[in-house]
Amino acid sequence: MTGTKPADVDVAVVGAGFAGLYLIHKLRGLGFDVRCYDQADDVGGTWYWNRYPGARCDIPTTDYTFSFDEELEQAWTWSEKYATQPEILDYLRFVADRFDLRRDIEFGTRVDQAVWDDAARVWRLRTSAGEELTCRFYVMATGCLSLPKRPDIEGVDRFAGEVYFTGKWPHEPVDFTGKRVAVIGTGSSAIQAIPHIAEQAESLTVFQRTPAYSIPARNGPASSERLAQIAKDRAAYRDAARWSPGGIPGEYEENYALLMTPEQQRERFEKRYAEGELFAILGVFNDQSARLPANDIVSELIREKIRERVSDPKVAEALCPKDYPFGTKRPCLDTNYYETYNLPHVRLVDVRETPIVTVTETGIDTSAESLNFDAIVYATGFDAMTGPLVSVDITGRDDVTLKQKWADGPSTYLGLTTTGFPNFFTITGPGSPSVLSNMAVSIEQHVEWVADCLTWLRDEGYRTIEPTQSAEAGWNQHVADYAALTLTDLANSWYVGANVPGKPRLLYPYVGGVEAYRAACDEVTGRRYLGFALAGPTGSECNDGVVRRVQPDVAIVLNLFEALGVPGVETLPVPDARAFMTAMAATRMPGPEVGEIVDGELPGADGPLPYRLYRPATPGPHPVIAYFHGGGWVLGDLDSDDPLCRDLCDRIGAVVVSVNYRHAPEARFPAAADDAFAAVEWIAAHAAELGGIPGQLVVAGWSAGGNLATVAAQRARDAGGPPIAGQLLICPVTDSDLSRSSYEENGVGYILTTATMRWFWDHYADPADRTSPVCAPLRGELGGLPPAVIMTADFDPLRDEGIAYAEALAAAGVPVQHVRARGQVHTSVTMVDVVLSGAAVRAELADCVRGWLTA
Ligand code: NA7
Repeated sequence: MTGTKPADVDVAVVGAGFAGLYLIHKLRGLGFDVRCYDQADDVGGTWYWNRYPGARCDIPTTDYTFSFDEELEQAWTWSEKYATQPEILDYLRFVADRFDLRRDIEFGTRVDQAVWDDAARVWRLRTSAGEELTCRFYVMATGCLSLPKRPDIEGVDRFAGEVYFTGKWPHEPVDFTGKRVAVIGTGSSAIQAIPHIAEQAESLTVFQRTPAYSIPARNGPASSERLAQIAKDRAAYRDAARWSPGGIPGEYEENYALLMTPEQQRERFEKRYAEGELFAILGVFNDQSARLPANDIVSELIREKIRERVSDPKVAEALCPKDYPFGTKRPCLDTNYYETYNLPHVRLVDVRETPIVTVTETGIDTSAESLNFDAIVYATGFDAMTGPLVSVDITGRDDVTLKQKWADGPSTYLGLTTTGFPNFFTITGPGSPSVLSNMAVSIEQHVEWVADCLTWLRDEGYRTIEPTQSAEAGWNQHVADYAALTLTDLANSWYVGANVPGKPRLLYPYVGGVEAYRAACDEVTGRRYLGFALAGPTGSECNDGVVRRVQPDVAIVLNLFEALGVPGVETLPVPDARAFMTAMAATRMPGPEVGEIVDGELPGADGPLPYRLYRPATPGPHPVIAYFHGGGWVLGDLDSDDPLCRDLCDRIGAVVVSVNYRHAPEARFPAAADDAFAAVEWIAAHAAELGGIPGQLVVAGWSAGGNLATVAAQRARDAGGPPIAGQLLICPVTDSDLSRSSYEENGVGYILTTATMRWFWDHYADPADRTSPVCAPLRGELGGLPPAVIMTADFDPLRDEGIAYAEALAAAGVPVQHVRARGQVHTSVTMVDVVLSGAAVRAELADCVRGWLTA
């Protein structure tokens, strides 16, 4: 780029911490000239500022380290499992010296303003030193926790004694000997500082608003096991970190608390607790981050440990977090934190009981007392993730500032870029794993992604890169979809911006993990920068699109199916396919409890048929749903759709009668359809005996069962009864035409395949019968049918015939609600406790059905 550049430098970087240092080194090596700015007087970023007593890393330092250079790794040895702030700062200084990075850094200098000049296609920067400079690319490497939050406490400026902020600790030694010290806050910083301050202070009073979940760090020498792994094959170890959920290689096995006995739960917990590592305790059970009952188990076990560590039961209780799930606020690792409260000169003030009224000239007044101090330490946290970005005046195209654009919350593509701000990158920005991961790994990935991108642009002759609106909206949606699977909204944490008054509430980091995130980034680059508009003097290019459209939990299931090599059922003989389905059903979670489940028999068209009745726990009588399971008329039984039937019973408050009709190939068309109609007639006639409300009968089914349900409704209309209040059709088969685009788009890779559908049809009906409305209800007369709710899934071969049926019913004057399940597959809503995102869809379906029944 040098020689052709229209700007003073190719790249300007803000921040000389881990990210800025590696950016300088990496980009320099690729022939870009770089200028870096930092307000601090030296390198270090977060480790320059956070020099409070006890400050240390809480990711094992063997992993919280640069991995891009093997020689660098060999040249540095960490002294402990969790290195202290001075040691980490020394390391970053060592890195800066080793690669001669300081010559490109302006210390003590802040970038006050950055404005995109669209005509010149450069960023124009103004610094606190009065310097003006242009750059082609502008990178904010400012860290996620670098803007301390001003404490929202009355009177903070009045105190005449010593005042300290953990996030801006003085460089000179601070001595608390003989002093009465107050610490406000009990987050990670306070938890690290408190035991050290208590060692010196004459008295220490800790003001706690929300207790943290903390476990012993068990600091000491670095894990010998980990060191041995690194020594054995460093490259493999680092690669495993890059492709792990959190950025540290480790044990990520399947362990569902809700499937374990209490003894197994405790054993597993103790093992993980003993490791003294964040990812270990965050991953005791697979279901703890998504399911409250599983989380409750871990939370209670941690509270038990806290109670063991604190002598005074009242103080212990106050230190036990009880109103938010474990992991929804940043958990802490400590050394003697809880034990510090056993010291006679240390006191805890619970500001929820006795709020701070004001800071005074001499101390702090609470609602209960006036306390005098010599020093106040604010450990009150940061305006995280977005604060450091929007606090700089960054103006993109059309005079829009980043602060304005993000007024309702950050909007990014991959947490790296944002529309309206060409050639602008954020390292570990909102919408990337960042603070939920090992930062060192995430920083390296972002730096390398940016470096690759700049190199590619140079090679392709492009001058600008900017994400498209749709790519960015798609990414934001994906980030939000992932967040919705977690319990993070149940805590007022900085993860969701709740610690800063007025900050938009959403989960700022990407919770999908380092591995999934890296795969998405790689896919974007592999598809010629999917979702980016690229332009240069000789042309432009835009491969618009959304990189992740499948719901995150569905994607996990699909990956699992692929990893397990689950065979297509059409490759198996029918008995084996059935046995396989039964085996799969046996391993899943059961679905919600209902009032009662009774098995029985009802008369079908040609002999008795088994049914299973689900009764709500609420007093009856209830409306009745005649339900038909899926399985392509070949597979499925009363067990196959059991969790879904429980869920419908529970949500709708209806008796669900699931009927096991005759199956093909033993009983081909129209046996199943005849059985379904016979069952509907019988259920209608016996509604009262079944505990139902006569006349409030809904037909329902999933997949082939949806086909049978609507065929039964068509027959009932033609036969003059029984009356049907509505049809709940979940991904129904409505036609025998397998040439619709959804068969093309979704025919492979989304569980139900085109090949399987063909196999089902071949078993069920002769080609000559397939145009009959009893086979293909879309081809029938649709006027006069009961209201319908039709759910279609985006990634289902049957999607388009479901949509066509909804449209045809509407055209025939039938009231129809079409529920489009975004990012879902054919099986999603039946996987009740597996695909959690299906719950919102089932809730929508249930609302609609309840609407008919109460109308
Ligand atoms: P945190 O984790 O945000 O902790 C800040 C603490 O300060 C937290 O306990 C807050 O209580 C408390 N706080 C904030 N404002 C007040 C007022 N007005 N009154 C009483 N208490 C208050 O910041 P840290 O620096 O400890 O840690 C930041 C991250 O750095 C950490 O997560 C690691 O990733 C490294 P609240 O919970 O808001 O009730």
